[in-house]
Amino acid sequence: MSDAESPENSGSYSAENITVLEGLEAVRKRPGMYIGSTGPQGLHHLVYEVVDNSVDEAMAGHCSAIEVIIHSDGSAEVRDDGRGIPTGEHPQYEGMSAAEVVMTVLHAGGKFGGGGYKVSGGLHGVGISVVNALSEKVEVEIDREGSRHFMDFKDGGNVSTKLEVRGDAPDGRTGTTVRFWPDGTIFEETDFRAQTLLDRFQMMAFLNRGLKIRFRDDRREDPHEDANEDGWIEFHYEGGIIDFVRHVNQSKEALFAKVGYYEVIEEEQEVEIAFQWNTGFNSDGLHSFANGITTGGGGMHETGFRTALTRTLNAYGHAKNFLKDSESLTGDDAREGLTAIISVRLQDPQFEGQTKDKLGNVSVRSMVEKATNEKLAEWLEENPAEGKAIINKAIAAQRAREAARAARDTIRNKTALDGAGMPEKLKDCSSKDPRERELFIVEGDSAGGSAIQARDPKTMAILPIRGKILNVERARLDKMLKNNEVQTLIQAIGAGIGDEFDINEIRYHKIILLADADVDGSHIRTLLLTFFFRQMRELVENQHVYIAQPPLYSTTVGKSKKYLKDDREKDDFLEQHPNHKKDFQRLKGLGEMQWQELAETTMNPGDRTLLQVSVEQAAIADEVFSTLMGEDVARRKHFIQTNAKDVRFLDI
Ligand code: 0RA
Repeated sequence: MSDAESPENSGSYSAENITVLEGLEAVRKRPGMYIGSTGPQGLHHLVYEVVDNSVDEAMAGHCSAIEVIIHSDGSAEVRDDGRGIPTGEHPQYEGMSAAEVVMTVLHAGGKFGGGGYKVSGGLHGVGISVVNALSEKVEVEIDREGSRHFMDFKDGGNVSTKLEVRGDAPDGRTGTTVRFWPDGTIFEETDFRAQTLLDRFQMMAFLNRGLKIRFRDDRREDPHEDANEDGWIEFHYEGGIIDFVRHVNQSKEALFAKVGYYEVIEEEQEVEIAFQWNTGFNSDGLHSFANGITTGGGGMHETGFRTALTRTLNAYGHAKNFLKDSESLTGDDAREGLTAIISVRLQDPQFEGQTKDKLGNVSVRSMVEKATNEKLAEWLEENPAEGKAIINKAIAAQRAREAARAARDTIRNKTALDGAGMPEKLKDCSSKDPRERELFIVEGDSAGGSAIQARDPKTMAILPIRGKILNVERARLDKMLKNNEVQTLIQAIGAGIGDEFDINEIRYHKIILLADADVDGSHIRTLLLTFFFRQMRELVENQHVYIAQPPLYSTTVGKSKKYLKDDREKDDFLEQHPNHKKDFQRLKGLGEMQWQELAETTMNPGDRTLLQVSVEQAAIADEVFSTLMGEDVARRKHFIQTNAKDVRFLDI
């Protein structure tokens, strides 16, 4: 492509070029429409969008490795060894290379020109041009047909250098490299969070068997603990979703060693499922995906699987006389302790619901249902010892469920009898509007006392809880409901528990965990988060759960005491006060603070910092919670020691 003939240089401006710029301008005007938000999630979507294009190349069989680098200048680079974006002139756009079209035309992606992909991921399917629109600079390098091509863009997709050849592609290599600098005038912040990216890449590697995804963070001075000597962290799973199930179950105790697997490939859609039961009591270990995208809201693939699972286990149990004719298992019984990954791929996925995370294609339901009816039945016949263990486990689940129902009725009656039904320990607030009401869950009675004095009684309620609440990962619902601290929590929040939890009934829109900044505090925080994640999932999903951040250090300036939130604030303070003696006290507990200080540093809305808890990748979070809460004490200890401050599922 010769520069002299390009429209910019000849001064003529074709109609197509104008449409192009209008398209990208629309993205810059309303970024939320294209990437969801301009917060951290939207920012990270830019990386996913580029990586998804490379994964599409991989799914089409042309790419085996993807490398992602966060550079020290904050830019992100995605490099693949695919065919390379086509470099010839585009048939419909005068004077533009196909690569320029891909980079500047909305929805152009890899789908034009007939040679498109059978199925394609892409969270919103918006295409790489959206990344261009929302970046202050983008550089593209394409190795294709023996040459290395280059072009770049500035200020939201304006061509800066048109596509040109810059020498030979090394060793006849093919592939695409896209490096972008997110636009600081569009995003609230432009700092990528490595763990958020890593969680996503690991999930993609599990879902695309054999694909290598490598990540390097050049902003770091000291290496990541999982990185090799060159700084790369690599995800690569030859077992695909079988490895995914092993990963989710690794800190759980498996009911049997095997991971079951089956797949069905039809003309226009396909499904693969991997599964294993563990000895735990959760019945939410089902994780589903469509075209490599999490479908947290479930949908047709999950419905088909659930129906067939329950039906198949009942049929098997009856045929083998493990179940009496009069007995039958419910879906919850069948799923207790089950970890399963369902991954479907289809041509035109319909993502429904408010959060667009529910698969609506009806044809998928019958495919998954039929596949499971046939293949799971076969698997049970071939694995009789496992089959028997699964049915016995489901029967035990059924008995416990009946006991839990009785315990729940007791709590409900108790609530009805105790006047307003609120636990004695709760110091409630006076506002009647749940949207402004906040519940502080405070560890220990003495800290609870200070918090009561420090609060704004109109909007802040205090619930002191003592010691360690029950470890919910290891207890069944019936046992859990007998625990006093658990009962108190359920009553205070007021929206039920488990299947009966109703988010519309919550009495507070902010549930704030207030515990010491030490290892014990971290443990109790994790117990509470696990409890919410397992028993009041919507509370976490709808981002009602927060973590208060009491300061880590104090020091004295003249006569007054100064609190510093963390090491960074301490360093900043030392920079501003170069002559300050280095006499910092490390605060051990909330109990050491005066109530006025607790108010000023940790509770007052104007002064405090709260971490909002969210769960982005439920399947990965599942493993994290199990690590934290499971039987494997050594793993947990290691995890808490290395992650005490940076709890991985926090999205900040
Ligand atoms: C359009 C058509 C083809 C490939 C691609 C785009 C493509 C895009 C990206 C983005 C990142 N990596 C990519 N790799 C490929 C088909 C190419 C052909 O038919 O040769």
